[in-house]
Amino acid sequence: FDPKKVTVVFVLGGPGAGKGTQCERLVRDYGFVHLSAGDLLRAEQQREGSQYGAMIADYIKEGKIVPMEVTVALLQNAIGEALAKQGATAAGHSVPDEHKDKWVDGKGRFLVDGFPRKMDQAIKFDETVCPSRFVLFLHCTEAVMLERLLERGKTSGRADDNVESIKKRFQTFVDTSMPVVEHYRQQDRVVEVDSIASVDDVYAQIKKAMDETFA
Ligand code: UP5
Ligand code: MG
Repeated sequence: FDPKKVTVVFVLGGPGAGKGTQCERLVRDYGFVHLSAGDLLRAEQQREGSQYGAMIADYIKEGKIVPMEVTVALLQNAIGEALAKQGATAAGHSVPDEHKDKWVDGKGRFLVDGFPRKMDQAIKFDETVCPSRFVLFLHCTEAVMLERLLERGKTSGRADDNVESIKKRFQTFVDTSMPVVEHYRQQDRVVEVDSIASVDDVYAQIKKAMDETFA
């Protein structure tokens, strides 16, 4: 696909910071297509005949970053499919009138959630897919994220929503993913939002940043 046909916003933040939750709202209000790298990996893990299933399962349980070729290919395919299906409009989501002028620019709009979380992925995606418009970074404390993930773990069925895996995910986030945020911060492309507050309060901050950025 033509990189000029897409606008990509990366949504980053620690495990349980609320990336998926906030992306749902952005889809509703701004007509984005939401692509969670973790969801794509979990779907690939489940897919019959996938040669990567066992590897992905192991990486996710250990909180490690799956080799970037796999994840970049999944994202690239998903963007291509969405564009093919929807043409220039975003996944059939209607864009509210107040945002029409800002968002209807003939491009598919994508929230890439939980990616890139390692420097090699960031460089690869910027070079071979497209650079992001900006990076939305949800800042949260480990104590709050731990509580959220353990609560979600009661029903999520996710293999990594347990104390052992969560601790490993936190460590990977600090060691491997924060440098990516710092990299984009140096380029002045990060919009940081405090995500400790309630879902509505966090979203109010995000909306403000969205409207300012695209005003
Ligand atoms: N919740 C959310 N916001 C709240 C708020 N403001 N107040 C109170 N509660 C709030 O939210 C988590 C929980 O908190 C939910 O129950 C929610 O209701 C509540 P959610 O929106 O799901 O948070 P999110 O940040 O999306 O958390 P998630 O667990 O999905 O983050 P991770 O980054 O850990 O998971 P992801 O699916 O992105 O990745 C999983 C694994 O895949 C990685 O660890 C890695 O092994 C692998 N991976 C790669 O290898 N490469 C990649 O590029 C991406 C992933
Ligand atoms: Mg998520």
